[in-house]
Amino acid sequence: MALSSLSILVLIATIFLPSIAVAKEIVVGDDHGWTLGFDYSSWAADKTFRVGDVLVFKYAVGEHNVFKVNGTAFQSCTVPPPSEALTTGSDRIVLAIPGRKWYICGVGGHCNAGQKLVITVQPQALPPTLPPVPAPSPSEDGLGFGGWVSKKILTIFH
Ligand SMILES: *[C@@H]1O[C@H](CO)[C@@H](O)[C@H](O)[C@H]1NC(C)=O
Ligand SMILES: [Cu+2]
Repeated sequence: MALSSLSILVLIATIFLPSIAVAKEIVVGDDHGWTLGFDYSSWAADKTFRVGDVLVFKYAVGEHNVFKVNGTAFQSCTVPPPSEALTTGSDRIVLAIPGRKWYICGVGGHCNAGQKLVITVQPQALPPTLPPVPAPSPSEDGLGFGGWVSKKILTIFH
């Protein structure tokens, strides 16, 4: 029974973690928005994207659009079928899964002209308000809580 209540706790934490942690809303290109003649790789270079953050692509409707693509299509600027386009002019994409994500504009030759964005989404940071995790007793492996935490972090980043 102890195991199943732990499972429920983990499930609840998984569902609510994105709203507990400080999720950011990130406007792609900041004030420039999603447009031509902007260097999105420089823009992304000094930013951290995390699971739970929201990307917002802002542009004048009809002038641009947004396609989520894979790395291959990103490199070659292969535009997916129009049905996959985001076209609202204020497209919100919740970053739900860690890893590399690729976005291109499918209008005209915009992608080839550089209207493309690649980011790497980091796993959710542990929020400081995380409910107490049943930590092993300090005597368990002689590491104490600090040691346990760094061991845990090592585990995460391996
Ligand atoms: C990448 O996307 C293209 C176009 O959507 C598709 O044809 C191709 O199979 C995909 N490649 C991989 C490796 O998933
Ligand atoms: Cu465009």
